[in-house]
Amino acid sequence: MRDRLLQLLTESTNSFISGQEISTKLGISRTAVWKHIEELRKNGYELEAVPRRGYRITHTPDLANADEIKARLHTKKMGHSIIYKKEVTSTQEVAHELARNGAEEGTVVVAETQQKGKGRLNREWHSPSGTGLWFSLILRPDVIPQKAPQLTLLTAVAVTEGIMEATGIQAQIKWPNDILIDDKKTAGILTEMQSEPDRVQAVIIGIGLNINQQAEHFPAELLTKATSLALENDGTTFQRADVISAILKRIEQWYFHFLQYGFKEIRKRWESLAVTIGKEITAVTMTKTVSGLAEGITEDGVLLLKKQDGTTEYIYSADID
Ligand code: BT5
Repeated sequence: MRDRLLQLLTESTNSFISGQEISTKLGISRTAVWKHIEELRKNGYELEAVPRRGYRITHTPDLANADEIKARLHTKKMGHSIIYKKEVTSTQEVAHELARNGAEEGTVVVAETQQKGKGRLNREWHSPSGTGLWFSLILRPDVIPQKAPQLTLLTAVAVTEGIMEATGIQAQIKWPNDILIDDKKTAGILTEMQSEPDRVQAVIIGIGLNINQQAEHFPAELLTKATSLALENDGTTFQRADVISAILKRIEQWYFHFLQYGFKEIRKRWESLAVTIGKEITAVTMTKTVSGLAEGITEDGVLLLKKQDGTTEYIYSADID
C-alpha cells in the first residue's frame, strides 16, 4: 500500500493530490490515508497539506527500501519482489539462498550495508552504510551455463544506461565488469551461477554502485581508483531509489531482448560504451600476463587481444591495466 501511495504522491510532485482522490484510487478510508501520510513523515518525508487541495511532497529522504523502489518501478518482472535488509554479510549470499529455495526471477535483495561484500576471486567490496547501492538480482534464463558471462556484459550496459538516465552522468565500461567515470571505478558487477552441467538454474547478479559517498567515506587505498556519482557531481547527492529503478528498468529491457534475439545488439551497444576497446592494454589472468590491442569481444563476451606478433589471444577472465 505504501508503495502505491508514494507512487501517487511522486507522480504529482508539483501539484497537490487530494485525500479524497488518494482514498478512491487506493480503495482505503480517508483516516487510513492520513495514517499512511503520518508514517511517511516519521520516515523523513516532508509533506505540505493544504485544505481543499490536498497533499504534496516537499522533501524526499534518500531511502532505498522496497516501498521507495517499487514506487518508481514500471517493470514486468525485475524488482516485483524486493528483499530489503539493513545489514547483511553479502546480498549475494542472501540471494543464493533465496534462489535455492525457488525465488522467482526478478527477485532483488538490497542492503544498506554489507559486512562481507565481495568482488571477484573473493576480493573485498567496500559497502559503507546508506551511501551506495549494494544489491543482487536473481535471473533464471533458459540457457546453457557458457552463456552466463553475456549477462555480466548485459548488466554493464544496463547500469551505464541507468546511471545516465537517472543522473545525466556518462559512465563507461571496462571489460569485463567495471563501470568507470573518468577512469575511476564507480561500480562493479559480480555474476555467479547455480547450474546443472547443461542448464542454468539461476544467475545471481551482484551490483555494487557508489552513489553518495564523499571522499572521506573511501578508505585510503581506494581513493585514487574509486569514485561515486556524487563526487562526479560536485558532491551533490542523488536519490538511490531513482538510480536503482532506472537500472532495473534497463536490465529488464535488455534481458527480454537477450532472451528473444540473443546477444548481438547487446554486444554492439557494449562495444560503443566500453573504454577498453581500441586501446593497448595488459590483461592479467590467473596464469599469465598478456599485452596487446583490445580489438573487441566475441559473441560469448570473450575479450580479443591482438598481440605484437599479430596473433589474437582470447581472454576469458582477467584484470585489465
Ligand atoms: C567487482 O569485483 O567489481 C564486483 C563487485 C560486486 C559487488 C556487489 S555489491 C552487491 C553484491 N553483493 C556482494 O557481496 N557483491 C556484489 P572486482 O572486479 O574483483 O573488484 C574488486 C576490487 O574493487 C577490490 O579489490 C577493490 O580494489 C575495489 N573496490 C572495492 N570496493 C570498492 C568500491 N566500493 N568502489 C570501487 N572499487 C572498490
